[in-house]
Order: sequence, then structure tokens, then C-alpha cells
Amino acid sequence: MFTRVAAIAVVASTAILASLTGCAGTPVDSTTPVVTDVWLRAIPDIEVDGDMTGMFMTVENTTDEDVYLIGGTTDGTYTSDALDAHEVVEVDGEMVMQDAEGGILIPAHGTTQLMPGGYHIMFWNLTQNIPVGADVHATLNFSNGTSVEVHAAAMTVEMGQETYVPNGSGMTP
Ligand SMILES: [Cu+2]
Repeated sequence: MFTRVAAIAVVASTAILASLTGCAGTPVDSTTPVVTDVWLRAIPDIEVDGDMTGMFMTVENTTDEDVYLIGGTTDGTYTSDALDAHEVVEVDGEMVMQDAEGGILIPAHGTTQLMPGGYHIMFWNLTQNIPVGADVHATLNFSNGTSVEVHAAAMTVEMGQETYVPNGSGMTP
């Protein structure tokens, strides 16, 4: 009787140890920014809607150092181009997009929103339509050497939420 109880106790403590070891064995890299709410503007017909789009998200930096989102890559499904980190700025009264110099700043212990009319990740030269509901894969690269794999849901941007202004490199996404 006593022996059996002892044996059960050993099994129980081994299970607890295993679960603790499991946690320790898969540490979260605390220098990797936390990316949430990823989506991108659907382009249902590239002949009509244009062959570029923007990806949007929330990025949180939990470290003591500023980090920059410097761009990304895709699996080539919708474009074979690299993904650029862009911003929308006002130039001579017009809103135009341009490269975010040095990347998109995610301040130390801060959060940055990428949204239509502001910061975005640019998809150039789309090779096929991105219908509403499509699951678009991308890898985002940060200035501290970390990367984050994301899946963006393609969604329609409500009318009036974004502007289309011609400029040297295209239009605001
Ligand atoms: Cu852009």
C-alpha cells in the first residue's frame, strides 16, 4: 500500500517537472517585436484596382531599445518583389508615400500602428488578384535582426478611409 502511493507520487512529480521543462525549452525571444492584427487591402482585380497594395498591423516592442521594421519578403504567391517599409507624408499639400527612412520606428516599450494613410508595408507589382478573404503570407524583418512570420487577411478598405494621390512612385495604398 505504502509503496503504491509512493510510486504515484513519483509519477506526479515527474509530470510536473516535464511541464516545467517544456516551458523552459521553448523560450519566447523577448527581442522579437510582437505583431498583431495583420491585414492587407484586397485587390480583387489588378486590372481595375492597380497592381500594388499595403499591409497593416500593430507592432509592439517590449525591449529597452528602439527597433525599426525595415521591410520583408513573401513566398512569391502575389509578388516576387521585396516588401518595402513605407510612410505617407504631406508634400506641398498632397499626401504621398515614400520609403520610411531607416524603417518604421517601434519605440522602446512602445507600439506603432500601421494603417491606411500612414505607415504600411508595400506590396509592389502584384502578379495575381488578392480577393477579399485571401490569406497572404509574409516575413517581416526588423533592425535588431529578428523576423516575424505573419498571415494577413485581405480585407476591403472602407470608402473615404484612404486617399489615392499620384506621386513619383505610385499612389497611397
Ligand atoms: Cu507604399
